[in-house]
Amino acid sequence: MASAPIDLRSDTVTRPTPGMRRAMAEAEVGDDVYGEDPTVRALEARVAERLGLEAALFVPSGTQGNQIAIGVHTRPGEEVILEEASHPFHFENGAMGALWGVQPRTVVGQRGLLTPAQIQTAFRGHDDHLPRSRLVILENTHNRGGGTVWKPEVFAAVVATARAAGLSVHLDGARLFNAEVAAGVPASSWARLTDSTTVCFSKGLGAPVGSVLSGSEAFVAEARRLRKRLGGGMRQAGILAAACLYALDHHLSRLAEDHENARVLAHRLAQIPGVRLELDRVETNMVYADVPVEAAPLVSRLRVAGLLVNSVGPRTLRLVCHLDVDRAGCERAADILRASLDTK
Ligand code: TLP
Repeated sequence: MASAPIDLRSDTVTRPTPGMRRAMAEAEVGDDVYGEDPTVRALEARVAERLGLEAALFVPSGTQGNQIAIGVHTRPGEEVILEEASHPFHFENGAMGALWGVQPRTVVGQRGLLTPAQIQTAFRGHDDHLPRSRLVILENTHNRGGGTVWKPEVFAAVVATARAAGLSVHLDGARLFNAEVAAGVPASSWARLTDSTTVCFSKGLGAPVGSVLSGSEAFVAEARRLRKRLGGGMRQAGILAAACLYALDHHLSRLAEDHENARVLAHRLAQIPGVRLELDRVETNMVYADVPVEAAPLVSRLRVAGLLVNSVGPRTLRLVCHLDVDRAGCERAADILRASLDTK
């Protein structure tokens, strides 16, 4: 029998472990639209506390968490300042325009990270001709930036600049716990400075579904209304929240392994003739590598050879390490890529 392919397309492909499935099966549940699911409530309380924010709301996905936040913070015609490769701009299907009638003002960051001066420059000021700047969105870790981690002091300076201009700040923290583990500081170091933060459990933490959007009590009350509007009110969602609680207890600290595996993988890839990557860019669980051939047909050849990866540019691949692929799997992935390039 052929062995299962090594799937490094994303950390979203992780499947619930037997222990997580047991926790899900045993979860105490109720109707969460009535606010009666004790497991969802426990998760929301725990995440809010961890992030240093007042309250939280369980939502089906990171995309919905980000979009609800935009919906709460803005009014139609207003402008959102965010990095041009950020998920809410690049990967959310035009949602902020489609759902809330706001327009993005993009800024090009350094590996996805912005400076206070860039926020200041993007801010429109007060002129009746211009859209009103309302919200800044930051991303930590920054996915397309390479899984980059914000230095807490730079993040604080950017937030301070936004606040001085009267702007709200939302953090897309889909992988904020990767940042926590990589930087060795609590997730609250970033999140408590924001007006709202989304964290995801269905990425490296290994839950099948689920994100949590946190903010003030007033923010979360409004977010709950918009979640319902978007069809995100779930009923016995404690089954899912139990997986997220399990992930906090059992999968968070092991993210360090994924980061180490990504470094090992990157070192191996860097030794393949024609493959180019900057090793110091591998800060968490992602490896972006330039290849000497067209990426799309290479991805197809790799699939046949037993390695799944995504192409993210004409000659760029993204490989993401996670709990379903161990060190040996990552090493084998590099060997498969080397062999596929040899036979091009
Ligand atoms: N990212 C996915 C794809 O959508 C690109 C991936 O494979 O990396 N914020 C960030 C920073 C993300 O990376 C993602 C997912 C999301 C939000 C959206 O989360 P979901 O998929 O739960 O809507």
